[in-house]
Amino acid sequence: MNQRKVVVLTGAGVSAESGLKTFRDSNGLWEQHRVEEVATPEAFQTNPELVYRFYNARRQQLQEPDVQPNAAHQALARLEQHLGSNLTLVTQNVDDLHERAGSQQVLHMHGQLMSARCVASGIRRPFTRSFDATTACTCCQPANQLRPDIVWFGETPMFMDKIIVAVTQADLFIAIGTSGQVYPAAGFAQLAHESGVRTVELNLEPDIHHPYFDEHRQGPAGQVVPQFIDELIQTNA
Ligand code: BV8
Repeated sequence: MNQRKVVVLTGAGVSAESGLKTFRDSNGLWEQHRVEEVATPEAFQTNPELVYRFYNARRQQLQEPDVQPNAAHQALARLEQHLGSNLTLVTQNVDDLHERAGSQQVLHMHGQLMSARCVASGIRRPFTRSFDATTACTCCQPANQLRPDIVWFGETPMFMDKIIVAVTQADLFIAIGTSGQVYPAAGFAQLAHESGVRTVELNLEPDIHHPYFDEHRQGPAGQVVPQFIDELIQTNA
């Protein structure tokens, strides 16, 4: 029996129960700056210390012992075990909780906290410590600076071609813990719907403002996601 092709898009809500703030929790503020003002190339040019500090703080928080994957991350890793390459897991999150739960194929369309990128070569490498303008890359002679390996507002998200193909060819699109405020990720549900793909939204809040979802399940991801995934696996996805 051929398995269904499933695309999952996760947002900050899937990591909320792991202790990582969502963007809406702090109503989009960090150190009294709007995230949209800190997470931009312009901010990195004009106030690099602030931007390095923003990402260093989040990278350190991610490595605190009480920040662990939750049942939602674990259920998605089970789904990958079941579906293999028939699952495309896209995340807007820059944390590594999907990987730490066991997911092996994760498309981080907005980059990753736990790596750094050379500003000159674009080469990225794993990075767990804090870094700043004085931290030298190891790929250039003379060395250049490192930047957070993050897609900022105004920058092009990653894996877009692969994501668009997966969304338009899926049988099922599931959006988990995302407010649908940031594009192009926010447009994936409409693209799926218009491609005849069944769309489901799993979110703490009721049907917020998403006309393109066929089904909504309300509740914390740590409860709603395992329930939904186990049903999906039982019906042989
Ligand atoms: C692009 C990395 C072109 C950073 C992020 C004007 C000027 C300039 C740009 C624009 C503009 N107008 C529009 C744009 C485009 C812009 C945009 O959308 N801006 C918004 C503010 C209007 N987008 C871009 O610039 C993107 N690039 O457009 O390039 C392009 C386009 C197409 C193709 C090629 C090129 C780049 C956007 C990427 C920005 N980087 N992240 C960092 O992390 O520091 S975005 C960042 O914010 C996150 O990654 C995430 O994507 C977003 C926050 O969204 P969510 O994840 O949904 O989180 P949020 O807090 O909003 O919601 C949480 C949800 O969880 C809620 O629904 C809540 O109910 C729920 N929840 C809470 N707890 C739980 C829960 N659910 C379940 N269980 C729980 N326990």
